[in-house]
Amino acid sequence: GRLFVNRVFHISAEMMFDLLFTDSSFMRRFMDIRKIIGASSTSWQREASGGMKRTLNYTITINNPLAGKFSTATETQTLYKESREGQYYMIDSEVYTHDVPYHDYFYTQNRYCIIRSSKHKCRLRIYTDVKYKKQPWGLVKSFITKNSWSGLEDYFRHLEAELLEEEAELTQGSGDA
Ligand code: YK8
Repeated sequence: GRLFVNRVFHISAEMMFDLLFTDSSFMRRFMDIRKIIGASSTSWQREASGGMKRTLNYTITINNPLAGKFSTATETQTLYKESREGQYYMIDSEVYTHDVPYHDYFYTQNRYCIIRSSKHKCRLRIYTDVKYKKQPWGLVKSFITKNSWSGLEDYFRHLEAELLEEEAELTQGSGDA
């Protein structure tokens, strides 16, 4: 896997969770800019295991010439029961892109860790892994992995940049920046 984001933000852990994992205006705006359309989400639901789950459906716009312009996607997010509100959140998200070439071979697993570092600060880490449901031919596998990394890197760089903008807006005039 790869670590795409690893940074301390001047945003509380709780606020970071709300920004990324609820129907926040931040996420709605980010999806707008990324041309992720028609997003719908279930609410967070308690699992028998003690964790929480929600499922999102949306259509992504792709700028890779080897794929079509759009793909529907399903994202299942699991908030681990070890998470502690305001302190520590661990979320695993599995993303299936249904309409890209070789879509029946792979999915993407993103792990988000939000760790409180002080009252108004948290560390955000995002790890990503491309997972295989069935083993493709070696060349195909490296082709899928390479194309996935480049799309994921672009997405998470952009997400990090937008979070830094949000941080700047939130800390402006708060006096404790
Ligand atoms: C989520 C992983 C792969 C996919 C894409 C596939 C190209 C396949 C090309 C052939 C386009 C928002 C990605 C990046 C689309 C975007 C997905 C996002 C960023 C020739 C092999 C969507 C996180 C996420 C997970 C997986 C990403 C796809 O929140 O390269």
